[in-house]
Amino acid sequence: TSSRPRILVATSVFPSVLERLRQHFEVDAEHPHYPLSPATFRQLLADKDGSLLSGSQAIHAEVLAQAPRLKIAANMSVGFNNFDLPAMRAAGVVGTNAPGVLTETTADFGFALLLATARRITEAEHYLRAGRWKEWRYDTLLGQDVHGTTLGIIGMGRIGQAIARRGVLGFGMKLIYHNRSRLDAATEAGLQAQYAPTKEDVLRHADHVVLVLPYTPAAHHLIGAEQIALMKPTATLVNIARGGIVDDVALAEALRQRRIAAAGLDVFENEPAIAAPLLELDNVVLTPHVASATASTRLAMANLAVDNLVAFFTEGKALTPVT
Ligand code: 8YV
Repeated sequence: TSSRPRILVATSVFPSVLERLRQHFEVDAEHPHYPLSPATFRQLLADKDGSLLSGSQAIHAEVLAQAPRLKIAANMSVGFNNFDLPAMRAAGVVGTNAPGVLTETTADFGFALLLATARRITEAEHYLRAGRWKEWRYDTLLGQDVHGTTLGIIGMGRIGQAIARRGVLGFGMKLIYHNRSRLDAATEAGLQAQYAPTKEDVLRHADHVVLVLPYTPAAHHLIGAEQIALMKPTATLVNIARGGIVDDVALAEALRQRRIAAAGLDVFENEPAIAAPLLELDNVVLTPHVASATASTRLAMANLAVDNLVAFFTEGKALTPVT
């Protein structure tokens, strides 16, 4: 029995990260059955002082009631919709996220997904692999232009702004955005950004819409059949934010009817399950929540989460708390 804090590592993580944790804490890690089921997670959390999380483990009142020693939950993600903030505050448990370190990497992927969606890159590869090139016609696999078109961004935080820079500075796009708060005048001028007071304005005017807002109950099904109906028939929609912001079933139906040209999705409502109608379509690019997945960025995210745990237990104050 040691007096060092006990930490549950709730997901698989890099050896160097475990090594850092073991310098400071008693570490419960390397479970053979990652990802842990919610029941196993709760059971393992029962005698822990802190936890390192991927960002998909729910921390709510029932979980907290079974974890009386818990003082901190550190997400290795910028999103923290797995936290029930009022319940955590009531239990005196600190939650932390991992902002900043994934911004450019995630923006790279968001833009890659936009390009793949508009230019039908995965569909083109499937066509080639299926031996269909011999059917080629002059109008085979025609996509939508990206350069010089209007980029619409809903959610203009760090990642949204990084995507905006790529579009405006690299691809000569015009920019229209909606956000809870407007950018400061200098940033807006630098991106020649047009602020849209409503998300509907973005949906109506943009050629390519990218969703980069945090998931909150208010953002649930923010984009459904009614909203998609406002978009141009040639438009594309990219979601790298969170599943649940888009009504995936309504989107699949709109894509099937070609009400919009195409969509690119890295996040899903019930991931890792995918709404079945999406899998039937060729005008959607589907990726398994990998927008931040580069070796250096995931390491930086994990290390920031460890920094939070260390700062909390040694100095009494987390670095990037969200509670
Ligand atoms: C992570 C994410 O890949 O940071 C976030 O909010 O969604 C992703 O960067 C995921 O949470 C795994 O940690």
